Amino acid sequence: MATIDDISVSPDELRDRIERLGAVGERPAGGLVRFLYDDAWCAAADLVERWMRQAGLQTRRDAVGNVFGRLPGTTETERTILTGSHIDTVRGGGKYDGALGIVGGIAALAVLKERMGRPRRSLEVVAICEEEGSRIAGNLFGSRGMLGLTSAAETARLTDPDGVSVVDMMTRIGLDPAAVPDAARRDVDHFVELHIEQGPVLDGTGTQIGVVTGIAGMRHQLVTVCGQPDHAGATPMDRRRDALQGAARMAVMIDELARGTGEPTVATVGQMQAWPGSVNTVAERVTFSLDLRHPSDPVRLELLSEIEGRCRALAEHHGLAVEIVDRWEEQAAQMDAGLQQVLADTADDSGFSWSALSSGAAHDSQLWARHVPTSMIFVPSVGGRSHCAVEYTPLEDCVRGATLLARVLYRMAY
Ligand code: HGY
Ligand code: MN
Ligand code: MN
Repeated sequence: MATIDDISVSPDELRDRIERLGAVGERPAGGLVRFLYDDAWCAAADLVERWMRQAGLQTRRDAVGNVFGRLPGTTETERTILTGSHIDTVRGGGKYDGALGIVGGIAALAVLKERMGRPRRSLEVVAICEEEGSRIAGNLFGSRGMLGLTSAAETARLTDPDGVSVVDMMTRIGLDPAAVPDAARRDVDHFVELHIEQGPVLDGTGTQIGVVTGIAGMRHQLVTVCGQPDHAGATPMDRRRDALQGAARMAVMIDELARGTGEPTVATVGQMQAWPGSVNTVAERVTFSLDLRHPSDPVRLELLSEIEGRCRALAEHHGLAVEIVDRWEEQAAQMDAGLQQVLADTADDSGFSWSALSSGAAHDSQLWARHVPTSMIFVPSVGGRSHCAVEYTPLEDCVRGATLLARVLYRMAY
C-alpha cells in the first residue's frame, strides 16, 4: 500500500523551474520586475501554463488572467482543493516570493498524479495574477477575482502610476475587462499556500517548516504634506514652511512610535516624493506612503489614530497642512485550526522539524481565510531577507516544502 514516503518532489526539476521563472523579468541591476499584465508577466504566465500542461494537468485561464492546472477527482468532481501563489513581484523583488508556491504546487500535483493516480477530490494549482499591489492599488486582484470581490467598476477606475488603466492593460493582452466578474468561483473547498517565510524566525532557529497560525492585518496610506515653495538661497530658515522637513519628521516619528510600541508592530515609510523637486527650492508638497501592520486589528487601528494625531500636531507646529488618504486595508487572518493540525502531523510523519508561527507578511491566504478553510506552509528565508534581489531559500528547503505540500494534499484529496 502507498504511503506518504512514496511522495517526494524531484529537486532537479524544481531547481530548474525556480531559476527559469526567476529569470523572467530580471533587471540588469538585479531583482525582478514582473508587474500585472506587463510583458514579463505574460511570459511568466505562458511558462507556468506550459509546465502545468507537461505535468498532465488540465489548464485554463480565467477572466483576470489567473492560470490553473487541474487534476480532476474521481468522485467529488464538482469541488476542488486549491493550491498556488502569486506570479507578480514587487519592484526589485526576489525569485521565491510567490513563485515557489506556483512551481512547488505544480511539482506537488505532478508527483501525486504520477505516483498516486487520480485523487478522489479534484486538486488545482493556480498562478495568481496579482497580489503585491506593485502596479495598481488593487492588491490581491487575482484572489479577489476568484472570490467574486472585483468588479468592472473597479477595473475601470484603477490605473498604474503612468496613468495606464487596467482596462487598457487587459485589452492589450487579450483579456476582456467587462468579463472580470466571470472569474468568480464557488467550488473551492480549501486553499493551501506554500511560501517562503520572508522573515528571520525559521532560519534563525534552524527549523525546516513553519506552520502558519495567522497573518497580520495592514493598512496602506498616502500622507501628503503641503507647505510653501521658496528660494533656497534667499529665504531665511525661520521664514520657511518646508514640506520635506515636515514629512521627514513625520517619518522619524512613525519609526520611533513603532519601535517604542515593540514587537510585533511594524511601520514602514517606503516611498517619498517631493514637488517641485528642485535642489534650490524649498519643497512645497511631499507625499509619502505608510504601511502599518499588527496581528491585532484593534491595536493596529489605535496605532493608526495615534500616528494621525501626531502627524497633525507636527504639521501644525511647522505651519504645514497634512492630508491622509487610505490606500489599502487587509484585516488580520487566522489559518484554519484543522488544517494546521494536518500540516503539523504530516511534518511529524515526514521527520521534518516545524514550528508554529505568525506571518508579518501579507498573502493571498489572508483573503482566502475569510472564505474557506485555509493554511500556509513556510520554508526558511536565508537571513530573513525578502522583497529584494538577495532573497534566497536553499533548494533542499524548497524541495521539503513542496514535498510536504504534496503529502498534505494527498491526505486531503485521496
Ligand atoms: O506586502 C506584503 O506583505 C506582501 O508581500 N504583498
Ligand atoms: Mn511579496
Ligand atoms: Mn508573496
